[in-house]
Amino acid sequence: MLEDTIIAIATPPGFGGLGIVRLSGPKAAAVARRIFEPKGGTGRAYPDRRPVFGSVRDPERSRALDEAFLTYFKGPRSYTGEDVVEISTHGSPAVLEGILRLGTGAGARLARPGEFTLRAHLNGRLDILQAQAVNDLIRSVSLAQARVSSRQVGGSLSKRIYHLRSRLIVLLSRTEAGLEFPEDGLKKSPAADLKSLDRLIDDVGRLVASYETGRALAEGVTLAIVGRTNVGKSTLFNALLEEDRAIVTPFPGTTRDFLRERLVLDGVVFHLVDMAGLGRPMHPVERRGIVRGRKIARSADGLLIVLDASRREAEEDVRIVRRHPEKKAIIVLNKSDLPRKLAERKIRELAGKVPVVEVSARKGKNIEALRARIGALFAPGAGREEELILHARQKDGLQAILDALRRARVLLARGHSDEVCAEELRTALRLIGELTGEVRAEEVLDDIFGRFCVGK
Ligand SMILES: Nc1nc2c(ncn2[C@@H]2O[C@H](COP(=O)(O)OP(=O)(O)O)[C@@H](O)[C@H]2O)c(=O)[nH]1
Ligand SMILES: [Mg+2]
Repeated sequence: MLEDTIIAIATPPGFGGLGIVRLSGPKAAAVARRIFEPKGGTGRAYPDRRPVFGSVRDPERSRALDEAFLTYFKGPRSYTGEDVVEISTHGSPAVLEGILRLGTGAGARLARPGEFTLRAHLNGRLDILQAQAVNDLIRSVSLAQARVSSRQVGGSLSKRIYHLRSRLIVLLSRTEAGLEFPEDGLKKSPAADLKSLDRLIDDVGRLVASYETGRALAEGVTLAIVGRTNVGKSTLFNALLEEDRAIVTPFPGTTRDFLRERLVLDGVVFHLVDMAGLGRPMHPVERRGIVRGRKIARSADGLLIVLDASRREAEEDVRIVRRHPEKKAIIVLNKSDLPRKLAERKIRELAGKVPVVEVSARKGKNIEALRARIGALFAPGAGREEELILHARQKDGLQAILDALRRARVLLARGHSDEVCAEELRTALRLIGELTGEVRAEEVLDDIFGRFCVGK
């Protein structure tokens, strides 16, 4: 499979200032030579990593398509580890398609999605974690995620995992030594082993836990604004967005459908949803809105529960506070510019651990503090330079490793034989191999690279 030479347009479809066609494989330079003519004659070998000016030509008709810069990256010091050629022209789809046709005519084959990066992986340039991070970087929704992914392309996550692995290997070899020479002086001290196992468990546990923030970074967080009608949900929605997006009136039941807008806090994308008040509807359209709103609230990652502090709490308020005990939420006491009527203590008691923030959405009072609370609750550590797990597959893999380590710890603490303990450690080691791609699983490769664009 790696014997053939692949070709693809590397820039996005459509018209652009520049467009790039990329070739990779043993015949990359040979194909390029047939379709590209350097200014001032052919013949010389391409210099490594230095652009050469010339034109793309149809070898049959010796007609120039466009002027171009060609850059040759000699393998293995290239993205894929093979000989790579990049041809940079004007970003015209017609020209780029024309170059593709010439390239395939000259012996290259059209690349599949992600095939360049797949080759980089198969040639040992990138492990699976790094390859995945390449796609994450390309598709990153915020600068914060791009930074995390860029570090992971550079191998930050891989290094963490390799470090875990080498510590695991030391532990395993000590356990296995106990197996082979039980009567020897090599008999290790279980206390020391327990301690290093605990540290491993801690480290893997931290990575697993980071997925919460990682997922928030990669996918965004859907936050539903819930509360009775007229408590100021739409006003709060507008205040958080800093624009008059939702219609606000003194009349209950103004918002009947839901509105969804993007809000970026600390580089994390939040999808803020404003909706009809969850109360007794006055109009059939409002009733439909409430049904929809309930659905959105159920599927949201988190809730902003808005209460009107200038009124006595109604039963509906209490019900709303109680409704989603499993969800992360912030209780917003709105209209704090007006005299207080709400029994705040009662609400705080009901709230338990759910944070309560007082604001005035209309006056913009304390909105900054609310933003900070939202960021801290739903994407903790997003701004810090910490390693984050961005994918469910990686998180599940790490969780399985964590489970195996914990089983090993139980066995060790109970004084079980080295044999059963070593078995769990070996399981953890194999799972690490699957995570980094050393243990190759075709369906994992298909799944990861199938999500890439063509040309990467
Ligand atoms: N005094 C005061 N009035 C507010 C505040 N927030 C909203 N309101 C008013 O309460 C009414 C209902 O607001 P709205 O945002 O439409 O409530 P919703 O039905 O929950 O979306 C409007 O007249 C708002 O101007 C606030 O913080 N202070
Ligand atoms: Mg509203």
